[in-house]
Amino acid sequence: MISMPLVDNIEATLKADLDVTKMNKYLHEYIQQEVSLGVSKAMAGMVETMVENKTRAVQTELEAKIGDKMKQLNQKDREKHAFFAHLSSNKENLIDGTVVIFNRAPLNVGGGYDTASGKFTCKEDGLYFFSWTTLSNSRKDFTSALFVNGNGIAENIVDNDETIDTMTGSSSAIFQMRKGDVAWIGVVGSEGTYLRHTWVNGIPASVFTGFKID
Ligand SMILES: [Ca+2]
Repeated sequence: MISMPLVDNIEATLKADLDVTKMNKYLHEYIQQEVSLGVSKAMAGMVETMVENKTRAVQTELEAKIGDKMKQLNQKDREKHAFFAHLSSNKENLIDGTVVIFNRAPLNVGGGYDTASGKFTCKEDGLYFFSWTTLSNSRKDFTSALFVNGNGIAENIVDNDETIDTMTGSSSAIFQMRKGDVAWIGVVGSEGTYLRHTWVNGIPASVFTGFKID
């Protein structure tokens, strides 16, 4: 039972019966509605913030990844390995196992080839292609092989001792190299008799070349 005094001039008292049970129920529903509205507003704000943060994180990560990839690509460009070497003079009677020193290298990208030792040192793991050509002399032989760390990989036999002509022989190989592996051309057998550096005009005829495929 609730009594409410009205304005003075009416001089009356309004009496009303209110079902408090019902009012409690409506009040309860109203509060629930307000609370859920407030919660959903707050949740929406939170979700928005979360999405924003995540987006920013993904963007930062993506930018870092792209940056790394660009660096790798630039690095790959810098890390090319290729050489082309030849002789500056003829060589005679080289014994078995002698390293053939191609002492001129007009091309030595990556600096793996050493004109003093005649050896190529691998600076980066990968597949490498090697090729070499030797020019012997009239009635002379020149027999050689590609060695990697002392193991014979491929031979190149110019057996010309019974003809008066001058001849070249070539051989090539692909080898899986690891950083620090060393490749060179060495004399095999007892027929490293004669190696010409040119046939005419000083154009290199005996050459050693190699490059990284991948
Ligand atoms: Ca022969």
